[in-house]
Amino acid sequence: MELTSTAGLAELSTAEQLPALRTHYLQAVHLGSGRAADRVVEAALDLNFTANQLYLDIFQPTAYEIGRLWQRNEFTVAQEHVATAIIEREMRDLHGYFQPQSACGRTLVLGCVEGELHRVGNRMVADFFEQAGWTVFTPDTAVSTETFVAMARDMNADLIGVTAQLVSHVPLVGELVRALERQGLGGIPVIAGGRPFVQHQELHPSLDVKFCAGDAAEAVRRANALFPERT
Ligand code: B12
Repeated sequence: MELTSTAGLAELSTAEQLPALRTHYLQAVHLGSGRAADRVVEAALDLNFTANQLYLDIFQPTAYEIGRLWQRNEFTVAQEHVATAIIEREMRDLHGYFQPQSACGRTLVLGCVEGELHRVGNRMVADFFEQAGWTVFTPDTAVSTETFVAMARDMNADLIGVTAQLVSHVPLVGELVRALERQGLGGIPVIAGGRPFVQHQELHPSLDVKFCAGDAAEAVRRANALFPERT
């Protein structure tokens, strides 16, 4: 499979570039070729797409497409595992692009609920908050309610972020909110992400979760709006 050259992409209109990049990226990860996927990332950067756009306009829709194709048996479990590993490795490679300009003096404690293995979106949220100047503490994985509470207390969290992608994991978000209240930390707002929250907008208020967001950029915008500027 031939990958469109950067020169070829440059000849497309801006509106055509993104779908072309996405198509080539999906093909690359479907083949399990990290090198081909890297060439798409390099081409996008050459075309002045930002790392933020790579995350939200290429990696995230590609992951969703993989989920759709996986359900239709057009992506095997093994192909999905390799594709996700490529996305995660490229996110580590792009981490330098998420350097903050300046610190905003706020701290986010972030993680996935216990048993939750979907961590790619959680990591994206971490990178976007860091770029916006937040101090982010995250184990990059699932944590027990007890550990979440300890992290919130020990790291002086201004905000707590939690991912639950499976419907069966949603009650754990409510459990976290109640555990924080029991420990006198109920004043710290909790925000959540994951498919169930996006699909059922009535869910987060019922759990005393401040807001949910469908992507990392929206999460940062809404979090910044919760806090008045510190001077
Ligand atoms: C990759 C993947 C996996 C990988 C995850 C590996 C990893 N390292 O993360 C593995 C193989 C482990 C996996 C396992 C399973 N998976 Co899976 N998986 C996916 C897939 C294809 C992509 C997920 C992804 O990477 N998305 C990309 C990221 C960037 O998007 P995101 O997670 O939505 O994150 C964004 C927003 O949600 C938001 N956000 C996320 N977190 C937070 C937190 C806060 C605080 C805020 C504000 C916002 C926010 O911002 C993020 C960035 O912009 C999805 C398909 C899909 N449509 O999501 C299925 C999917 C999520 N999986 C699904 C299922 C069913 C499973 C399994 C049960 C399968 C099985 N039978 O074993 C297991 C459960 C594992 C577990 N215990 O958690 C279903 C879930 C259905 C549901 N909601 O109930 C999906 C939707 C697939 C499908 N179409 O059916 N999976």
